[in-house]
Amino acid sequence: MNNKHMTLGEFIIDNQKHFKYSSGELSRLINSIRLAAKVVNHEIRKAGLVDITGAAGDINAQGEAQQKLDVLANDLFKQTLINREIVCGIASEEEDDFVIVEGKNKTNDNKYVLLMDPLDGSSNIDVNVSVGTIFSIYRRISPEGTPVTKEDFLQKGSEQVAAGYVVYGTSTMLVFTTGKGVNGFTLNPAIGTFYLSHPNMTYPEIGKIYSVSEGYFTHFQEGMKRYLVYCKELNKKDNRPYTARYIGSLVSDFHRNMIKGGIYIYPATEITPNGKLRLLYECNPMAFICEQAGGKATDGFTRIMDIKPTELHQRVPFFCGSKQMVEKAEEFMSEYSLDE
Ligand code: P6P
Repeated sequence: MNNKHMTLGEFIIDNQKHFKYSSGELSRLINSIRLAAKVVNHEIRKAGLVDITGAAGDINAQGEAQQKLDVLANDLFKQTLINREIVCGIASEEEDDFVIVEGKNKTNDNKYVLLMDPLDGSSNIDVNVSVGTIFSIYRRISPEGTPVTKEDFLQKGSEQVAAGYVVYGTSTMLVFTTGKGVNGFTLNPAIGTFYLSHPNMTYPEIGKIYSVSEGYFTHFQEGMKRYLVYCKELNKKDNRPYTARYIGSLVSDFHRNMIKGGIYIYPATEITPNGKLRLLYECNPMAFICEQAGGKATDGFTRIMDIKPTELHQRVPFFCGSKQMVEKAEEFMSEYSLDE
């Protein structure tokens, strides 16, 4: 089939044989994410109208209690997955603990667990800036047929079988990997179909964009400060500094940098010694996608997907993007870390 017109559904069918442990469950799981993404997209696109008719917490025009969009997104993704009995457990930024998903007859025969940030950057909604959903999928390691345990969720990122994000931007895209490269699908809202618009996405080897919340500069480690000064110097090749681009929405900054070439860094600071981003449902899935697109993802020193998680919501410093740019940042981090 000519890739140009392939729908997400056709892509999944065509590639199911490549999915690790392909038994159709992973295909059904990705199809469910597709459905939930379309519903969340619909809610986000009308959020501005809700603001006019009533702020969060009020009763909206339909007489429903107005929910914060990230809570709504969480419930939508969770319910879609639970109703289809595809996963045996779910962890989410919006849930204090992991959720055990039992089948109708109280069994746990499904083999996958899903971790998600249902609406990352949701504070941007009120100012009409793009946001995203991030998801990560593992095969359970506890015995099938028993309730999932915390260990099923605390696997290294290198054990992921799939990861992806939905970016609700000027268009809505679903970008994911199952370990065989990264593919991007754009939603045609008129007919509710995702089309393969960005086959085999790969980072340019080097770029000129850096995405850092520089307001914390005085709280950064010395290596991070030196790297930022380096970004502002005129580099020899084109006699200009790097370009600073920071949206405040990880998925959007990541997506732009993957297409144009660039680096996103949320480093440790004196205030947040482990950075801000969550290892399990933000950094690991984005790291999987990053590496599958030929990029590099570390905490400034160690490969993100080699870190053994200890807590569901643990934070980790995050450097990800074009390989050469991440390696240059790591040089500065290593060179100056000894002085601290
Ligand atoms: P700051 C959004 O809250 C988020 O998790 C990422 O999407 C974003 O890159 C970062 O935090 C923004 O954090 O501290 O710059 O506002």
